[in-house]
Amino acid sequence: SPHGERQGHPADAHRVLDRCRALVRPALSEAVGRLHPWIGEMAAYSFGWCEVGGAPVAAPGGKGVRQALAVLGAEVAGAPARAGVAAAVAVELVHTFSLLHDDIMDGDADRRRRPAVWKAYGTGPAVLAGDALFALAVETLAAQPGGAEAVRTLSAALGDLVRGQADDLLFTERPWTGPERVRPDEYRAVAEHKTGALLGCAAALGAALGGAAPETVAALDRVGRHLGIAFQIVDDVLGIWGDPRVTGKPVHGDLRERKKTFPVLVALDSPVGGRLVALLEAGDAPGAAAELIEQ
Ligand code: GRG
Repeated sequence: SPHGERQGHPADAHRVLDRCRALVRPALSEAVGRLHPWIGEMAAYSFGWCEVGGAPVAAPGGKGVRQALAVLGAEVAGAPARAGVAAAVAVELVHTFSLLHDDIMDGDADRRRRPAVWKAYGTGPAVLAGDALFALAVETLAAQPGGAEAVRTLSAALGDLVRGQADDLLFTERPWTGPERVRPDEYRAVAEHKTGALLGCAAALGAALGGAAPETVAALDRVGRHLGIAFQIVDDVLGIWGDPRVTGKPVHGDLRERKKTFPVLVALDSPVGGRLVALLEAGDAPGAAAELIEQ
């Protein structure tokens, strides 16, 4: 790349993320600075920028994958990186909004290795902060040349996020076996909607604001959607076999919670499916993990 980043090298992925976060940070700070101070504090807490109760926050914020995709989208279009900054700000705000609400819906107490916003500030304030970030994202994009089309693209991605989240919630009520069971292709659709839509939207918006041709914008959207599916499958695999010291996930947490993860759904359609269901129902998470390895 023009920035000396080698393609496909893991160390350079970090360099790309660092470069993009540094480029986007002033615009994101400026946008957050326009919020009600209390709401802005919750946003800053979520981004890992602020001190909490006078103590520095040890944990970092998010990786900034979506903002990087927006900046890279602009560069793919042949525009300077700064052309993608408004898209990067908008998608990072929407991503944070979805995390705030998702943590409340799931009752997840931790996010980014510290208490989730609803745990630190309360549920009502966290809902309100999420709403404010959503509105700020729309306002940011609408102020751009071509903003109406950009807002339409963002809204379509948000529709997919809600669709994915709704189907995911309904998965928990579905049986393990029989015609009502969750099939792997339904899992992939949920992952595409819940995670891929915003990743695709990030790259597509960056490219569109950078003046890319419609085919390029559509291709980048597809890349992001595939990335979302891959991200969710890797997340599931790490949830079963990853090192908890690295992942921060509890050992066999997904199996104990009987989550409909990709490895489990694929194994259910195999000869070990019946035994796996019995182990999951009995709460034998290590046994279920061993059965999956067999498979
Ligand atoms: C957005 C309209 C609207 C409604 C919200 C709550 C909800 C509907 C959807 C939830 C979608 C969700 C939280 C999907 C999971 C996305 C995901 C993979 C999060 C983790 O992303 P990372 O690893 O996080 O990029 P960091 O912390 O690095 O930013």
